[in-house]
Amino acid sequence: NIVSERPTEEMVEDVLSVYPEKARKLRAKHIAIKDEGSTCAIKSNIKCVPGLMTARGCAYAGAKGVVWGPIKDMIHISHGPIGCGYYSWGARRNLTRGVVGVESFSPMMFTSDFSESNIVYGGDKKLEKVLREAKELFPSVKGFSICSECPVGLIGDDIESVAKRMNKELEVPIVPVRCEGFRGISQSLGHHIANDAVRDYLLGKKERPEEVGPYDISLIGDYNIGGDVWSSKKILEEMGLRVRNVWTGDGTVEGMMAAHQVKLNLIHCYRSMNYICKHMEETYGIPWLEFNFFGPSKIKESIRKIAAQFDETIQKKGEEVIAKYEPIMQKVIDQYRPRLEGKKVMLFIGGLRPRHVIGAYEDLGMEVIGTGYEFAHKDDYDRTFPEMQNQTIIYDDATEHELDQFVNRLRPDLVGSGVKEKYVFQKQGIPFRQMHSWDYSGPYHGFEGFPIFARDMDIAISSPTWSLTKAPWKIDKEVRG
Ligand code: CFN
Repeated sequence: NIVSERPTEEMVEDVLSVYPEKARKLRAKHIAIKDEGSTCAIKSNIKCVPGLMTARGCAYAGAKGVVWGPIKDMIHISHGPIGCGYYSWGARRNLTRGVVGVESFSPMMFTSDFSESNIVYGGDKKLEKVLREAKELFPSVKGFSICSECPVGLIGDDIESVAKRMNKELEVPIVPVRCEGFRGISQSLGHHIANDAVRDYLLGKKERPEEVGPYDISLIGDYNIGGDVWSSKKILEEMGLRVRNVWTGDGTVEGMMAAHQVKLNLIHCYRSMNYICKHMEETYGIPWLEFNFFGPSKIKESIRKIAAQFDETIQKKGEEVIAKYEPIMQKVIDQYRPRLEGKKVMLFIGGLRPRHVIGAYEDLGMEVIGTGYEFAHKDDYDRTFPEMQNQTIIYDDATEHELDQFVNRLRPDLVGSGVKEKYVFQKQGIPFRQMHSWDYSGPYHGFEGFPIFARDMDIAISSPTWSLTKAPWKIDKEVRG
């Protein structure tokens, strides 16, 4: 087995050599070593190889879990058998403010709980009943989404006509979202389907009475994981901008409906929300701008980039914000950098963070030697290669075997990935942080997030636990009893 300090082509070949020839050839195209003169060609956004274990989710996950779920004053019905709703309940940590069951329904789970008879005779009647019942129990609800699970599409239920009928009866927006899990090849299509449903059923349906102010913006593609939105919003507001809507973390129906009344769309998660930004540019002439609020270097760069879109008032305030937080951030760096300097990191996350968090690690003197996405597209990889140093590895839709092998051969000081990966690596004695849920911590965005991020990475790496644990399969049978 090739173990090396730095990723090499030989190491990759060796890892893939266990596959049958056809699978080996297919997978080789999804893995690239970035080096002097290498091209950034990497295959992405295509279906997984059958038989190999993927970490990807489905269209329902992308639509209900990611985009719609965080809109707090709506009830999102997981329409179909109970499992999808149950297992997606609460795991993403998209926080909301407001009284649960009155102003916020995000922490709750609603499902039509399909049974065999619904599959045989159809579930439209049951869906009507669920909507009626939910409105009666929670009269302050501002709208519903109906997020289809696989069987709904397979049996051909007409959720669109149920939505139309019930919209008249209940007098709140009811949005059918055709996000059956089998559509597409990952949660990425779910994002797109969800964006389209927002476009067709909410966006532009309401006008705010007051004029659109010169500093009115939307914060797009921030889902308030561990409170990220609140931390990001603070920076934008201190810059003098007026954040009218957030898509969709801690978001509201009204905000989504009047979201066309802004001067600029600021987008954090490009992968999940680029569709609606492009639509709003074409339809309403609203420009959009990508930014990155992970770590002081990227925040500073982003503040200047955002401020450049506005007048001198905002530019001046932007510089004041940078000056105000610079010493505070420097203190965090002074505290943690000596402990983390030179530490190597490997990442494997969804569609944005594998590139967006690199700067934050670098601010702490750490180096990302490998990164990869579950479901990124070509435009994401185009944005990723320039962020990575030479002699690093980039993997698309890495299989369980590949990630395990890459990590074990390169032996980074920290792995950042999801809950499915967490215990595999921790049991091997490798420090780990969950980079989807922030491992029950957060926020990581903004100036408020960076000290927490730095502390969490230090906690993981500097814990004495790792040298004390032994993998279960290495413990003598007798000792185990
Ligand atoms: S919060 Fe976002 S930042 S929305 Fe997306 S692409 Fe997922 S749920 Mo997990 S952490 Fe991850 Fe991104 Fe955008 Fe989260 S990297 S996989 S679908 N994602």
